[in-house]
Amino acid sequence: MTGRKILIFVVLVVGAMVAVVWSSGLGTATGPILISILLSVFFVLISVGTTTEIYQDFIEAISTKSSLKKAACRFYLYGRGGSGKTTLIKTWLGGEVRPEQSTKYFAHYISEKYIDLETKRRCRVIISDYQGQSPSQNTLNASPQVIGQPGKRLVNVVFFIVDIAPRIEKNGQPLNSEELIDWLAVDTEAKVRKRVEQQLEYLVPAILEIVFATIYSSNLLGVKLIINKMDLLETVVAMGCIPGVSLANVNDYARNLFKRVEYSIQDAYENITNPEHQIEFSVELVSAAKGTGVAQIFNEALKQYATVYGKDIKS
Ligand SMILES: Nc1nc2c(ncn2[C@@H]2O[C@H](COP(=O)(O)OP(=O)(O)O)[C@@H](O)[C@H]2O)c(=O)[nH]1
Ligand SMILES: [Mg+2]
Repeated sequence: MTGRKILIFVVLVVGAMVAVVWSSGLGTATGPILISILLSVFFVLISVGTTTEIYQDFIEAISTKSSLKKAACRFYLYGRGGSGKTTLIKTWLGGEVRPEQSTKYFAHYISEKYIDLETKRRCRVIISDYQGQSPSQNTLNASPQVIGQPGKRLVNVVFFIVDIAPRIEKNGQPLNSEELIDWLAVDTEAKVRKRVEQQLEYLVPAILEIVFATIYSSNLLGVKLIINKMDLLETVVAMGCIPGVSLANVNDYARNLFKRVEYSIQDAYENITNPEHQIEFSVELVSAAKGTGVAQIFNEALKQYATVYGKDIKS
């Protein structure tokens, strides 16, 4: 919005100056007429600009392009549709940060976050997201402005997001959490296992090899496997829906479900990384919808980024 107002102001001032200079060189009779015509044209342009999205889109396109060139901690998210990528991003950034669409399916968010509240140091962040189900939307067709050009990739952190319950729809609408719990409370173990199988299919070694071949560079600092929707799992476990699993061991249960993926991810980046390049790996349990654990995973990655690229960060 500010950019748009500045553009309108600059166009108006420059236009008026050009009109005055030009008309003063053309003699006294034509001068005032030309000024009136030119000012009328500018007023029309301004009215169009203020009542339509034309200038705004233009300004946003320019500012997004230049923002993407600046140093930032770049997060790359990979996960099956419905696993909670968008919810995770929105929970951390807050609802007011809107996504920018780079391609039909590939989007990114730009924001600025505190690295630590004590020093109030801030860091720019860019987070990628994609809307489809297809891994190629996030690899072959990922925007080079977001993830960096081939050979000069800029991704610092990769989040692989999995979940323990699918998105279920009734009459075209997703079930709310209560309805989802009612659905999950019956035959829970089989439903969880089915969802885990779907996640394992999406994160097979062959695909992981492509993911890392796409985004890997020496800029990569951290990789996290994020197990989402722990609120749902904890609720059904508290209801006694999974024999042998209680709130005391639900975290181990969740981690064990995804052990295979955990090892496949580690194998995939170890195969591409040279031995001196240390990448921090962790498995995290979160609830993107409730916000549990969300700030922690992003902040941890930001701190790591700040340690390496501290000189690029504002105070
Ligand atoms: N209960 C619960 N629902 C979640 C959680 N995260 C996401 N969802 C829901 O799962 C569905 C898919 O989430 P979304 O963020 O759109 O997934 P995406 O396709 O990976 O971007 C939505 O209906 C979310 O409200 C969570 O932590 N707990
Ligand atoms: Mg999404």
